Amino acid sequence: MADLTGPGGADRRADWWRDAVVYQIYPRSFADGNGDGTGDLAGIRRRLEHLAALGVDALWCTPWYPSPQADGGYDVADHRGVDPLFGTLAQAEELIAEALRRGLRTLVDIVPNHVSRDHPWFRAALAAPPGSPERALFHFRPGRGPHGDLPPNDWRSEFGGPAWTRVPGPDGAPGEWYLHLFAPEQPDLNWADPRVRAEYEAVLRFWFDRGVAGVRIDSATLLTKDPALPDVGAGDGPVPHPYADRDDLHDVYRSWRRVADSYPGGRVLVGEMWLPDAARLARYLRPDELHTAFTFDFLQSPWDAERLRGCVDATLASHAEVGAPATWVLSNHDVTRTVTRYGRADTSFDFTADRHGTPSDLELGTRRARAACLLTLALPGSVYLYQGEELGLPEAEDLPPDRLRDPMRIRSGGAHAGRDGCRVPLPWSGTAPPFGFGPAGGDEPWLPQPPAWASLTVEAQHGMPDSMLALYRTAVRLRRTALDAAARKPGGAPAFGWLPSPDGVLAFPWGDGLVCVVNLSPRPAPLPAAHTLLLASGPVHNGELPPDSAAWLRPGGPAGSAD
Ligand code: TEU
Repeated sequence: MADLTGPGGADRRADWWRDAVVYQIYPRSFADGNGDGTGDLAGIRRRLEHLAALGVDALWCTPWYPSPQADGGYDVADHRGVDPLFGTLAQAEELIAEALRRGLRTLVDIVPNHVSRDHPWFRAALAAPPGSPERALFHFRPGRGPHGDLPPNDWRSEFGGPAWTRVPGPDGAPGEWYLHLFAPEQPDLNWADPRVRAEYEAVLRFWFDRGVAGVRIDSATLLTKDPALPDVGAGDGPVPHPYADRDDLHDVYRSWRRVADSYPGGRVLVGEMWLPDAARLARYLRPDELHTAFTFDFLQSPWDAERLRGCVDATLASHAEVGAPATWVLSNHDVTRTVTRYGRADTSFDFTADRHGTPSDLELGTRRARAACLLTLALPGSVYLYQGEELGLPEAEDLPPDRLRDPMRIRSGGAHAGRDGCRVPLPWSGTAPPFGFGPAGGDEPWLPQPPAWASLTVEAQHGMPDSMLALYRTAVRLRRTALDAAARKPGGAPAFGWLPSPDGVLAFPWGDGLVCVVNLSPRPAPLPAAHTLLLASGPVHNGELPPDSAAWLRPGGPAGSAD
């Protein structure tokens, strides 16, 4: 087992996760080691230097398991392996160990709500008759209507269409239906069955045994279902909801926490939980449940001081009740890239409102994304960065339709643009696609990269002090230094609280006595006097912070002195 606590290993603190910066890797699009146009583990390993130079504490890889790839690997056929597309299990073990030698912990993605249609359990269920123990691992039901040709209830798939698909019975005639809250290739597991619980605890152990420092739990609020499978009806559905955020789910995570706590070095459970109610979310973060959960309200909030202030307040208050740190995130592989979102007239994110193709002022969006970087990295708690965010990549909105893969798009019949635009392979070097994504002479990347990304490659931004990459590298390092210095002080970091500021301006103390100021107003904001400017997202003149900018200051010395 990899040693997470010994000499030469990563940071020794068992509570490292409380203020970690975690970098999200979407393996298919990070770096291609073998030249087949798809990113892989060899590519990640080769590019670990990028993460070390960024100064992050850990990396999280989205699913690398064997999978038919109907949903970018979130259709898992075997949770204990690696898809040949990405490499081998031995390579995963080597990657985890190599990352650790560089001080980086690794998190893997666990997908408990559903498996692939190719999972041996589901294949066995299809081959077995209705009422069999094999089918009891899933949700099989007869259809409604005289011929059973209507779905068992009104649940809708997250990707559009009914959440049910009918399969042939043993005689070949149409038989039972099975539940899939996502694509038909992703049948939902029945979490009321003890075999499912035992299997996932074994999967957790499998990866913890390989030195993994934590797991990101996919679709973490959806696992348990009302056994009666009642209709959801109109609106938000009945309370309690038949499948979202049900009370019996807490017991599942309590048993996962016992597994995590049985390992040394602080193994962490991170929930992907889209819950609008901060108090409901915090219930999952009680001391014997998950360690952290993403604050998606932050990622969905428009670029608006009062909305962001409200989000921070609600998050910190609800988390304080259970003693859990907040988890801030601006983007991931499911949502519009920040630079594009912040450049639009409506800067919020909403799955149900597809804003793909609406005009975006990318210069404005980039300015705001830079400011948001300093805001996010100064807030108390941990931060997740999504690959390419540190390069300021925009959403790729003009991908050729025949190259798109996302089931969200395909199943909506094109009504929803889908999520491919934030999953385009990273640009590393050179002046034209494939921008060093794979070895010279390799296959074209699985999605084409916009030629305009020539100025956004890692190589082009390296050593450019005004680049997005330079801002992220400096900010992540300064943050680490500031938090470590705060931890050494007798009282620790100052309590969070807003400092007096003009309308549209957010200001708060953080770290070892630093101050973060973010100007979301349309006017320049005067920086507090008698401060030294440590870092700013844009030019500061005469002690004034321009609109859509942020700054980190240290008390003492005149503001703007590092101008
Ligand atoms: O996403 C789960 C999820 O609930 C949302 O992204 C969802 O699509 C949204 O709320 C729509 O209403 C996770 C993964 O991050 C995503 O990539 C997968 O497609 C999905 O689970 C299925 O595994």
